[in-house]
Amino acid sequence: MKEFTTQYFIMKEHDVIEYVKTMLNFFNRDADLTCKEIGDGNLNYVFRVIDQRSNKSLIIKQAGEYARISDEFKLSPNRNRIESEILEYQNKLAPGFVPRVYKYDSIMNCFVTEDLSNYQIMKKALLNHKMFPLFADQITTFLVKTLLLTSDVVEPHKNKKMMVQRYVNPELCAITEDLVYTEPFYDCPRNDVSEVLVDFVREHIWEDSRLVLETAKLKFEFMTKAQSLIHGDLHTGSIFINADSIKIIDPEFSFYGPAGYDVGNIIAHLIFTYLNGLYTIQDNFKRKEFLNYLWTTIEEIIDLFKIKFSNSWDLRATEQVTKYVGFKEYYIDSIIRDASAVCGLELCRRIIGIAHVQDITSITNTTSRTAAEKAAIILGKTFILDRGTIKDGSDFIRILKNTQNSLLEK
Ligand code: SR1
Ligand code: MG
Repeated sequence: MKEFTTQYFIMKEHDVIEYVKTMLNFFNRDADLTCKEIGDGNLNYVFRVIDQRSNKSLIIKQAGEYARISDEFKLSPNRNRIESEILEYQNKLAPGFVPRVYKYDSIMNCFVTEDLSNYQIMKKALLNHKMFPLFADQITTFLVKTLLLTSDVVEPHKNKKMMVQRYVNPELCAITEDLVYTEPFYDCPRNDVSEVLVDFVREHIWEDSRLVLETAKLKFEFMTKAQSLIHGDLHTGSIFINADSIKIIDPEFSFYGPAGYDVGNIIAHLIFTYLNGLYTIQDNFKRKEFLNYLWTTIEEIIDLFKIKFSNSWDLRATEQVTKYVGFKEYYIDSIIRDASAVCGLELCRRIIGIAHVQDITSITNTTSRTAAEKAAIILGKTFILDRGTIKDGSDFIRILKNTQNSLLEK
């Protein structure tokens, strides 16, 4: 019999069944429990436990001392204290948009949530070319509620500073500082660039002093701009979706940072899906339909975000100076500019750095994959360098279309 109340250890599937039986009061006494480790992320272990009799199920997420992707990342396993607290907090800010948390265990460094078995991971669904017409509306509601309501625009400043302190997240921020803002932009040994791409990356990224200067400015903004309580890793793999609703998971990178980070991240991953569709869907009609859906979604995310943020600001702003003419527009413009930059950084880092995306790695034809990788890099660079000119959804689409046309002409 394992002891769960004194000594942390990384659980195997059979330990999790024992844990559920001894530490939780969730299943019936006669439950017939099965457990499967279903995590496919870079950091943690995720177990689904199902009672075969009642079909009730739950999820247990446990943090290890090292990231799954590489032992180079030693992390304190209590990081999922932040994650479980953030989920509970986000559920207050944006009710129904995150899974319910049943328990956090500070000894075993795990937490228990509702199972989302009637949802799919959005990245996987998109890679099967499923379309979700409500997504832009849903994600922008979540973004506005979490980003505006936690900012100094709404939150009394003393409370907000306490929140900044409470959710300081140095280890996970260090990963982002290294993997997103630093390593992809020089010839870092930890990068993982395919051989056919190295010369291209050297020419377009590492040797472009104008670009790397901008990444330095952006890195310092990320480290110092405590604007909103951000999710910090909001890609389509962190979203569960079905025809009616979304659930946002995995906020372990959460901290007070630039609000545009979450907006830009989600756009970047829709662009990765776009590149996957562009280079893999053979049927002309289906490809056009899918790419149009993604264009519309990207454009709507930016434009709906701006409208909802602005409307919510009018209703919820408490800080005196937010009422000055022009300040709201200045503030929203700066979020979109930051979103453009983060979109660009993410597009570059998922090609050059250690952590890749399935949208690109699953392209089996090597010529197509290289073409998609080059497109991501050129797009990424443009979104970073041109961020000052990007104001609304149509600007994102303009850059996407121009880059696509110029690359396809070659
Ligand atoms: C060491 S973790 C690598 C990446 O996986 C996470 O999902 C974050 O995106 C991080 O940058
Ligand atoms: Mg994650």
